[in-house]
Order: sequence, then C-alpha cells, then structure tokens
Amino acid sequence: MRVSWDIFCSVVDNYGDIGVTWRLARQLVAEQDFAVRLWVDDMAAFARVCPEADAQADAQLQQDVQVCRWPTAWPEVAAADVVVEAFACQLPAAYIEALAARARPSLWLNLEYLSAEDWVGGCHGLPSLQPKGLQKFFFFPGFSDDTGGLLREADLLERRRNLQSNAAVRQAFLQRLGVVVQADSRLISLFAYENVALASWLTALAAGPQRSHLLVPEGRVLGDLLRWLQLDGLPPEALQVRGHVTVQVLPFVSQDDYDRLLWSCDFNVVRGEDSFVRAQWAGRPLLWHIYTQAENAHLDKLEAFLALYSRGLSAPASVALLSQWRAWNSATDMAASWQALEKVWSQLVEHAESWCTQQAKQTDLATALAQFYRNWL
Ligand code: TRH
Repeated sequence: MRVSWDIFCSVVDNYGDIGVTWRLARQLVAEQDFAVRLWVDDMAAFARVCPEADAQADAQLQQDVQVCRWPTAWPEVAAADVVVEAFACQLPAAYIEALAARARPSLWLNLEYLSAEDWVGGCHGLPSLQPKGLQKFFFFPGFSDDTGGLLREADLLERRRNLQSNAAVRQAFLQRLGVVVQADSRLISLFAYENVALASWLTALAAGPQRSHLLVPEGRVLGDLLRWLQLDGLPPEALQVRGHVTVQVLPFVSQDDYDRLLWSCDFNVVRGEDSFVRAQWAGRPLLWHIYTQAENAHLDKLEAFLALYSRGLSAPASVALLSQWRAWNSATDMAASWQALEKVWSQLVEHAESWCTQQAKQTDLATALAQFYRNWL
C-alpha cells in the first residue's frame, strides 16, 4: 500500500496557492510514489494552471493526482497518512476529528509561504500542539539548508537546458504559442500585478538601443499595459509595436508551458511565489513583483531575498539590481535603474545561472517533505 497524502488548498486569490500545491502533488506522486489527494476549494483556479482539468467535476484524476473539490459540506473521509494544509488554511473540523480517531497517527504539516528572511530556518520543522492531543509541524520552503528548500522536479534543469541549448526546440515551442521573434530582439515575459511603474519601464524599452519583444500572459497587468499602448481593449492584431518594443499578449498556458516560456525568454518578470521560483530555475535574469502584504511585511521579504541574491555581484550590478527591484515594487520610475541594469547585463546573465546552480544543490521541497515524513515515523 502506498503512503497516502491529503493536501488542502484554499485559494485566497490568484494562482499561487493552487500553483504550488498542484506542483507539489504531482511531484509527490511522480517522484516519491505516494498516493496523493489534492483538495481545492476553487476548481476554476485549478483549471487555469491545469487546462486539461474539468472545472465542474467534484473529483478527477489528473497526472495521477486525485483532485477533489473541497466542499462546504465536508464528506466523511478517512484521514490520510500525511496531511498538508497549505499556507495555514483551516482544515475541516470533521477532518480533524478523523485525524484524532486514527489508530496510527498521521503526520500533520502546515506548508508555509516562501521567504528568504533569517528567522525562517529557526522555525522550520517546529511542532505545535493542537486540540485532541494532535501535533502539527511547520514546514518552511526556503533558500538555505536549514529550510525545506524549493520545489524542483528531478529532471527540471536538464529539460530547461535542453530547450535553451537547442534553438530549433525553442523556436518550435514559441511557434506553438504563436510567437515569432526577430533575430535581433530580446525576448521578455511579463507576469505581474497592476503596476503604474510599467509605463516608465516600457517607455525606456521603446526608446532603448535594443529591440525587445514582450510577451504578456493575460492577467492583472493588462490594464496598465493597454493604458501605455493607448488602447481601450485588446486589439485583433497580435502585435503592437511602439519604438523598439513589440508587445504580444498571450493566453494563460499550462504550468509546464509556462516553464518553457520562462526558459525561452532572456528576461522574466514574475510575481507571487511559484512563478518567482520557476524564473530562478530558468537561469535567466528576473524581476520580482512581490505580493503585497499588510503593514508592508512584503518589503522585508523583498530585502531579505535581494540580500541573498545580490551576493557575488559587482557593486554596480548590485546597485542596479536593487534599484530596479525596489522601483518596480514601490511603483516609482524605472528608467534610470533599467538603463543601469542594461550596462551590467552580461554579469546578470552569468549570475542567474550560478544562482540556479547553487540553489539546485539544496534538497528539493518534495524530497525534503518525504524525508521529514520518514524521519518522523
Ligand atoms: O498568481 P500569483 O500572484 O499567486 C499568489 C497568490 O496571490 C497567493 O495568494 C499569494 O499568497 C502568493 O501569490 C504569494 O503568483 P504565483 O505564485 O506565481 O502563481 C502563479 C501560478 O500560475 C504559477 O503556478 C504559474 C502559473 N501560471 C501558469 O500556469 N500559466 C501561465 O500562463 C502563467 C502566467 C502562470
């Protein structure tokens, strides 16, 4: 009998909650041979990251993961051997009863949000006492050995390098998305929240010395993009050209295709948690639009990551990177920091690859979870 896992995902907003849990569920099945049930309270969000999914179904098997609607009226189900509540979502009361009723205890984990802050290592793996004599452990993803690591499939970097080192493979993939890039154009992907800083960056790109082809998956940044393009809505023409920048809006694609998109680009603007990590595995320079939190808690997270990520960069490269990321995340003018960044571009390209190599030395999150379980037994 395979060890059973229940992963609970409550979609707060956007696609990060389901994005992380879906990725984790797939990996626990494919690489660790566990039987995984993913409970999600928003099937429509699931169907965005997994387009083959049926948004109406109550239960469905996708890539060997049993994906179930998390219903308001909780059905009677036996608790699994391992239970993961993602991002402190509240387990159904009846499920906690089922946990307490088990003859052999289950391992109960809370999978936390990603942060590069120092305190994370100290809290990773700590237990907390729960009602009915139960115990719950805090599992923190992170960038250092004292954390649970990052989600990374075993063959991810090999697949990424295969696409990046093979122009025909990259071209065929892009063509499938309807993207044809001019030979002298730099390819950029833009996945971000609403951001008034976008206009100043696009103006700098349009006036800059090099051609850029900007790919924008449909989403929240579209309003700012259309305003800069001075359009009322999405035009029928696929391409909009302004100076040296060509803009192309893309449909939302599957997670696997989104990875390929990141690998295909020279620069990726990403957001939230999961796309942020995937851009790091792409080994290309990136810009992070961090998810805004109450009391600006996100700014500490941003600075913590920048402190780690900028290690090893020259002073001008580090200054340019920090100014660009801070400008983007505080909605201030991007022109000067972008120009400074372009001057240290080759260094950033090398740095992105070595950051990826260094991070890949860590145990990945799914393996770390499996080890945590085995050690707990
Ligand atoms: O969508 P996000 O902003 O999600 C989150 C949530 O808002 C969450 O509540 C918050 O706490 C968290 O951010 C920090 O960004 P994220 O995490 O990058 O998730 C997006 C997912 O969508 C990711 O799994 C990649 C996927 N995706 C696709 O599958 N296809 C696409 O075309 C694109 C653009 C993304």
